[in-house]
Amino acid sequence: MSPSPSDAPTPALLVGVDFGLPHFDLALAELAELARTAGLHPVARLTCKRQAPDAALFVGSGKAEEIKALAEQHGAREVLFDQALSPAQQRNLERALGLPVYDRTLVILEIFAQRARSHEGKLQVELARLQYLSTRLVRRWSHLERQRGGIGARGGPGETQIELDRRMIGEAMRRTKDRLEQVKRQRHTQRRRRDSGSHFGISLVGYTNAGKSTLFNALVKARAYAADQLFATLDTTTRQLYLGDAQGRGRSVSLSDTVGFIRDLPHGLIDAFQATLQEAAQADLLLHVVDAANADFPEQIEQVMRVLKEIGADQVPQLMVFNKLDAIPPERRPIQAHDHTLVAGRTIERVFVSAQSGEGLPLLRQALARRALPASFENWAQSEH
Ligand SMILES: Nc1nc2c(ncn2[C@@H]2O[C@H](COP(=O)(O)OP(=O)(O)OP(=O)(O)O)[C@@H](O)[C@H]2O)c(=O)[nH]1
Ligand SMILES: [Mg+2]
Repeated sequence: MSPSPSDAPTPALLVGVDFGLPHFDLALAELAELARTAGLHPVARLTCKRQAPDAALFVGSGKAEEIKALAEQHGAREVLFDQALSPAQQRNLERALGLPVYDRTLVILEIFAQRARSHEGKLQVELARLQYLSTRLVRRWSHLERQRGGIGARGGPGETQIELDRRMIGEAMRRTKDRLEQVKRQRHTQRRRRDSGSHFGISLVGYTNAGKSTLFNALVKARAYAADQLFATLDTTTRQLYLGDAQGRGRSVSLSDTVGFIRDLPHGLIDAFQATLQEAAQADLLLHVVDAANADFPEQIEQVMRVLKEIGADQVPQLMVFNKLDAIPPERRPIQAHDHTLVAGRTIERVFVSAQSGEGLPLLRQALARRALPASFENWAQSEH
């Protein structure tokens, strides 16, 4: 995957294999969105059903033929799978199809690599890429392996090269981890300094493209990058947000916008982005932003809850923001703009807003103020209703 923004997007064929797992995306809509974000142009889609992945090819050999023919027919230059492929499957598929083959993990990694801006973000992506690469090394040296004269032969240039490469990657990973550790320590010191007051931190979390940055901008009148693409934001931005009443009572809290979550977020990325993601675990309140106009929002909520658990942020109090109210069809619009909803056995306060039009934002500010201001301000917040 190598298109630069000036290149025409590379035509790609999308493939999804249904193993009967819940949430199989028959339309491959999210994969298409990921592909477009990474600079590919989806020209055709193919889905099929299987009981279990084929160890060698992931799909059956007949299906592989079909994929090859379809790719030729549509002029696809890359094939993109919605599921994670093992290094061997990827290699075998590339041989069988005569085209580069990528999986979901690699597309997400690619997008993260294109987006990383800060020093820390770049280090994190680099670490995730090295981790991914370290499992796929063999493939780059397969021509040397072949020279060596068949399976079972020991030694030879191939093996030496692989070992050398492994060691280099191992060293690069250690160096990157050390540098990240350093950045993390600095950040920790900064946070401690911030924390010395009676600081209240709010973190925006949510599925990618839910509208977190748009809401962030609307609340703090900042200009964080918001765009109709996945993972528009990778770096954490923090601004002060004043929550107060007309009499001048109130307080400043900090609001952080950060990376969005997605189904099957590659594990290497979760590891590498621990520091960024853990910002959420340190918050006093999570603003969980949901794209209420997206029909898949229940699954997206579930995925966000899962990642929050994984990073140890599942016990942090949440306020749910059902965003894109303006885009919800009239028959599905909520009766109440402020209520409570049951998610994973927890009752969570919920506010409906449109970060774009501003509808519902005063209500959200009140709800935030109630959470952030000392109890003595409760009466004020309620009387505003
Ligand atoms: N109709 C409508 N669109 C919105 C609203 N809020 C955000 N959007 C659009 O949704 C898209 C994604 O918005 P972002 O704010 O970038 O979303 P994000 O959650 O920060 O996304 P990532 O940073 O990629 O995780 C953009 O095209 C926004 O214009 C809204 O209230 N209504
Ligand atoms: Mg964003």
